[in-house]
Amino acid sequence: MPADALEQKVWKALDGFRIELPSWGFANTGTRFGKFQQAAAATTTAEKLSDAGQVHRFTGCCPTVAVHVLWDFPDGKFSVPEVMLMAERHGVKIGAINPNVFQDQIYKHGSLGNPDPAVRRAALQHILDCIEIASATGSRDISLWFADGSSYPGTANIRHRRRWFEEGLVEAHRNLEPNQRLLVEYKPFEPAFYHTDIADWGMSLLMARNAGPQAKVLVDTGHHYQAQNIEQIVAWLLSENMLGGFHFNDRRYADDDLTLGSIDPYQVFRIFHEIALFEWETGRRAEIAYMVDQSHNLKDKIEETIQTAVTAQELYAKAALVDHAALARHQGKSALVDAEECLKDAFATDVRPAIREWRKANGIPAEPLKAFRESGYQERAARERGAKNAAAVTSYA
Ligand code: PSV
Ligand code: MN
Repeated sequence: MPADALEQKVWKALDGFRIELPSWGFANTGTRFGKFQQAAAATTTAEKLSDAGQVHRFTGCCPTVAVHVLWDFPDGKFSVPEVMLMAERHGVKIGAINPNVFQDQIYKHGSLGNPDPAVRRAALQHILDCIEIASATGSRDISLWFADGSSYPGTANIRHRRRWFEEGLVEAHRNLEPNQRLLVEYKPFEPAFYHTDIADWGMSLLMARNAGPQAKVLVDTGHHYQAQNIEQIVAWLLSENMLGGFHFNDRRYADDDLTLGSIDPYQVFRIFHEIALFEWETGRRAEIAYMVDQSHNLKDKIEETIQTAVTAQELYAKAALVDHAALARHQGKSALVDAEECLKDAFATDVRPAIREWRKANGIPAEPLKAFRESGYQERAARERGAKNAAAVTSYA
């Protein structure tokens, strides 16, 4: 039983908050300049799912794992039951399915936006295969990110590529089951440095709307220009019923993929606040897939992921503390200081004691990071995987 009103609000928020982990966050990754091998990094899909299972075990809020199809399904569609079993064995489930239409050599000049119809067909076929995989795993969401674009002016017909994208996405949408969704992610640059085919939330919104009612926008917090007001984008997408999900990470410069809240926790709080306010005003829950998309190449991966999940819980809980009725009153009178203080009060509240109590009540260790460290899992993983990682062998089995 929550002890007081604050605890009650925090517990209620946490009861309804889940955040999905990326399988790729547990494997060795790097930058354009190199990759630092970690002895304990996951080298197989089974190990990634095992590591994700640890994060869920110690935080209680990460029951699903997003998978990247080429990286996680060794034999394509045929390995789906095997991968599902691995997930189950480690106490998690397969979440969003991420097609990979950026890695193969044929995608050098794009996927659904490629001028070559044969490449467009291959990309579409891969997305359709991923929809089938999602049906087999029972996943609701197929997360689409396209590396498509061009790096030099005049080298691509922007309008033709836009049309090819529309055609591909309409076809993908036609193949969805009624409970499935296409999430369309945007990114202003990288790997293309002149134009990206789906560069911002407006382009994603138009593409998703055109594709059909089960297509929504995916907001990756790292995929914005510096000064952009992300929570305003979130508020607009909520009003349009077009916000499908998030890829959370933090950044100082561009798509840095740093730990959530490590640079600007108030930004994440403001995003959660817009969602909480929307839900309070409308009396209905927004259908949002909260997901992590980070690159853990310096910190220990499981520890960084636990840190991420815990920070997400704290910021989500803080957002639940905003006094919405008071805020609405202050906004109505343009009482600027009072309105702003509603946010600042909530943000400044230490929610950690209430979260510790929530964990105890749910049979989760009060201090997830400490408990994980004491479990010895990291050392065991380093012993078992060290040789493989030293040899930089990555297999998909
Ligand atoms: C691209 O930068 C991205 O954000 C997409 O979501 C990919 O699926 C993910 O990173 C991993 O490459
Ligand atoms: Mn992303």
